[in-house]
Amino acid sequence: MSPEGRLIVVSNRVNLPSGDGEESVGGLAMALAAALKAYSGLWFGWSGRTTETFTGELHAETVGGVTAATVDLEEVDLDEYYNGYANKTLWPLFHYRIDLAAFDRAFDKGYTRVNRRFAATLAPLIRPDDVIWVHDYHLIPLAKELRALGVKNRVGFFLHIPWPAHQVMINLPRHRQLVEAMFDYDLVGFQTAEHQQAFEEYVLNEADGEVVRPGCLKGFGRGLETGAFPIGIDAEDFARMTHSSRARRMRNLMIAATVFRHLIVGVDRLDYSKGLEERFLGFEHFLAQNPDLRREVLMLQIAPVSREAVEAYQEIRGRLDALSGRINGEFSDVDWAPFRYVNKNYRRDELAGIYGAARVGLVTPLRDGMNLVAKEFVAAQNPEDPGVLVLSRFAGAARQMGDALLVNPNSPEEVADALKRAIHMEKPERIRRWEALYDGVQREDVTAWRDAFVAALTAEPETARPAMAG
Ligand code: GDG
Repeated sequence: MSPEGRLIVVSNRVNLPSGDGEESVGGLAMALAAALKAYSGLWFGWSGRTTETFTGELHAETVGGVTAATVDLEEVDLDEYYNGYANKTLWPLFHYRIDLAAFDRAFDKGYTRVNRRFAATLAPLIRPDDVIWVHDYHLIPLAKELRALGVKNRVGFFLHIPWPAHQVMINLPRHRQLVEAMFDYDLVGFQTAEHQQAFEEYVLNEADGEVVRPGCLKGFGRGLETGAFPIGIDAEDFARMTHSSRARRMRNLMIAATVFRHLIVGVDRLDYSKGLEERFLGFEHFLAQNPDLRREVLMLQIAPVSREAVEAYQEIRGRLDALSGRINGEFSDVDWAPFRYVNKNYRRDELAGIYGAARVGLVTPLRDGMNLVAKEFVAAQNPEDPGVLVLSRFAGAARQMGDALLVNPNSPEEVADALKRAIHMEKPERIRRWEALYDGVQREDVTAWRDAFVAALTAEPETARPAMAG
């Protein structure tokens, strides 16, 4: 990047860090806030508010050297672009839930309209030396719209969620149009090599494509650089938070609440991709199969509600309420209940304290681009007596976190067996596994992710770009 150039980050939502531990829930916001800390850059996106008629008027705010510039959208944009194409079409499809994906041309039109509006509002702010980094499935066609307005800067795209297998992707009406728009970027990054390969496979099959060399693809008669850039957490900041007084208070509270019992903890946005129903069934199976361990555990699931305007999210909430009631109804005693299911949102420092008190981190999404909770759990452990991470093999994080107990989240037996193994695991093995995991979480943190992506995006186009492991 030239010394005059700025990094412009574009994402649907913009969440400047408040610095007081009360940041919003969601992996992308967490990661970008951490990544932007080192750049006096610009963060552009939707304000989270609606207006009667779109004006493109910018709201600007600067916190800690980062300027946020946001625009309001119309109610219909929210319905068709955000709740519609992004969260009812692309999110379920990319997470292999074709059964939940809604295909509606009005959504498609709303998605194009909002991307065009974002491009028209952003373009006048761009200076010649700026580098633009666009995030996630809400904004796939943004580069195409920027190019149409004459923007020549380097523009990169990072997909936070999985890229699905070719046979899944082709269920999307007009999928070629969406993928062709990705060729207006200079670099497209994925969480893992597996997602990158799935993208390549699509291009080879549907766009007369060719892998020119690793990370360099031809398709639709054009060229594109791709790479795998596994996202990480701000490990240093998380470790610092773990030692804060609030975290310590929460940790002590949890230890007191679980006297003589092992705490099993799950923390997820309430989303069907996170495998919560299957996890609850796995815990139920564990209780049924291990009467001797029943009184030795307490499972705590924190699941703040998200995307409440989408029916599939309302439905899963109802099913989880019923399931958690059934488990406690079946296994509780007058003085004891095995399960706590909480829809409340906690501060990050409080979460750090809760993770730190847990013997097991149960992270079992059915599909996940990466999963930051797995990394946060590891970062919050006491090195002398660490807990065990049980992790779905279908989370992108499983590629880097082979020292966790990897499970198939669809199998209640596998989840139950892993819980039993984690509860019985001796300290030397827990320490050995944790050390290997923590080393990776520290090394492949959010700064390494940002630096690798920005370096690849700003490298001379002809030079081979190094791909990170993933
Ligand atoms: C997307 C991709 C990818 C959760 N509950 C509370 C809370 N959280 C925080 C967690 C974590 C974040 O939200 C969730 O991150 P994930 O990575 O687990 O999941 P998504 O939101 O689906 O994120 C994912 C990520 O983008 C980054 O690329 O890893 O695969 O789906 O940081 O701690 N935070 C607070 N209170 C809560 O109750 N404060």
